[in-house]
Formats: sequence, structure tokens, C-alpha cells
Amino acid sequence: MQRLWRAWLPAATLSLLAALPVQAQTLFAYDDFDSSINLVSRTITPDLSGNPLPGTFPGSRFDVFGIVDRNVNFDFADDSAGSFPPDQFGILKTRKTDRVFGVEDLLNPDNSSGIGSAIWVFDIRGYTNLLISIDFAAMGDFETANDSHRFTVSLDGGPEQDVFLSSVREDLDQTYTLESGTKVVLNDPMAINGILLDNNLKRISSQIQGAGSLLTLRFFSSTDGGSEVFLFDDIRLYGTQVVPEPGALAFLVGGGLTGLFVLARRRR
Ligand SMILES: [Ca+2]
Ligand SMILES: [Ca+2]
Ligand SMILES: [Ca+2]
Ligand SMILES: [Ca+2]
Repeated sequence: MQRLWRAWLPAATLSLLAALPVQAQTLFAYDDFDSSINLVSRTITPDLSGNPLPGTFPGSRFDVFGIVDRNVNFDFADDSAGSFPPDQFGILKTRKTDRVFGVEDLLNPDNSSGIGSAIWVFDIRGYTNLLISIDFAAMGDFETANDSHRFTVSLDGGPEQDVFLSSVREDLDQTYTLESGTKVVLNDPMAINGILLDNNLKRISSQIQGAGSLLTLRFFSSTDGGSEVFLFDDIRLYGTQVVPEPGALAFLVGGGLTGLFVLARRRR
């Protein structure tokens, strides 16, 4: 009997898997700061959303942490093809008017810690084989010692896995091309997972191990200095839907498994 089960179980498992519909990884949750799907909560610390200029510290509009758009300040906005042709600094081009998550100079008189953090909780029930992507951009002359960003993910309160880690390439220069075509070279660019950033949003993705019901994304940020902008947009979660079609499930429960039991009894 034992040997029979040992021989049959792998085969039964295989046919069970084969009966499940194969589905591609699809986008099922996101937060682009203008709208969201399957976002349970979003908490930003410090929360500057109630300030006269939302997302900025009271002392200066060039000290930023939170949800902003290109009107927040001239370091975020690339106006070189618009209202200010001599512009030499900016990420958000004329037509990029929607909202993003921005960070600039966290070490300021209103925030002596120099750090900020944010937490997103997404509903991921029914999806496995998870992948997260975020669109990142940065412009500035950064420092390894003072400018760092880290994103972790945990499933249902489990251990945190790093998904995006920044580094500053103090051995490199980066060329930033403004919307007008003006090129600006700055020292020490920011990278995410080793991929160099510039003033164009770049989609970077990371696989997530495991599955669960709620996914918590945590962002830890530590920055100092003006004219150093880091921003991101379009947090996206992709996965494979795990719910089998009713027909496949009925076949398994009604036919496949019953047949296995009958066979097992006969062989006794
Ligand atoms: Ca500008
Ligand atoms: Ca957006
Ligand atoms: Ca530097
Ligand atoms: Ca800095």
C-alpha cells in the first residue's frame, strides 16, 4: 500500500498541475499616486500632505518627501522645453504633469533625523509568482555616505526581503539630457539594484519569493543636500492567478482523485 502511494502520488500531483489552467503573469495591483488598484493603505512618515504645498516641509519647497507633481519646485521640473529654456536641471518634463513620489534634502531644519519612510499594503489574494516593478529617476551629485534608499517587501507579516536597494557610483559621472536637448554632466549618480538612474523614469523590477494575502512594501530613505532629486512612480505588482477554473476543479475532485482511491483499494 505504502509503495503504491509513493509511486502514484507524484503522477497524481503532475496531472493535478496539468489540469490547472496556465495563466501569464498579469498586472493586478498598482499605485501611481493618481489612482490605485488593490491598495489597502498607504502611510507616509513624515506626512506632509496637509502642508500649504503638499509633500514639502514648511521651511522650504526644496525640501520634499511625499506625493508631488512637477509644480513642486524647479529642481523637479524640467522647463527647458517650456517656460524656462536655459533650465539645466529637472526630471519631470512638460507633459509629465501627473503625480509622483518625490524626495529631496530630507536633512533640513524641519526634519533633523534626515530620514523618511513610507508603507504600502496591497491585497494580493489569489496571486502567486509575484513580481514588483517601480519606475525610478534621479538627478544630482549624490554621496554614498548620505544618500540611500531601500525598499523591502513582506508577505502577511513575514520576514522582509529587499527588492530595491540604491547605491551611489562615486567612481562615475552621468550625462543628463534635458527636454530641450541640453546635456548636463554631474558626478556621482544614483543607481537602483546596480542600474544607473538619470532624469528619465526607468522601470526596474524584482521577483518576490512566496505568496500570501497582504503584501507590505516599505520604503526607507535618507538624503541630504539641495539639487539632489530622487523620485519614483507606478508601483506595480504582477502575478499569476491561482484560482483554477470551476471545470478543472470539478474534474479533479469528482473524477481524478476518486479514481485514485478506487485504484488504491483494488490493489490492497
Ligand atoms: Ca528645472
Ligand atoms: Ca503618477
Ligand atoms: Ca558627491
Ligand atoms: Ca547628498
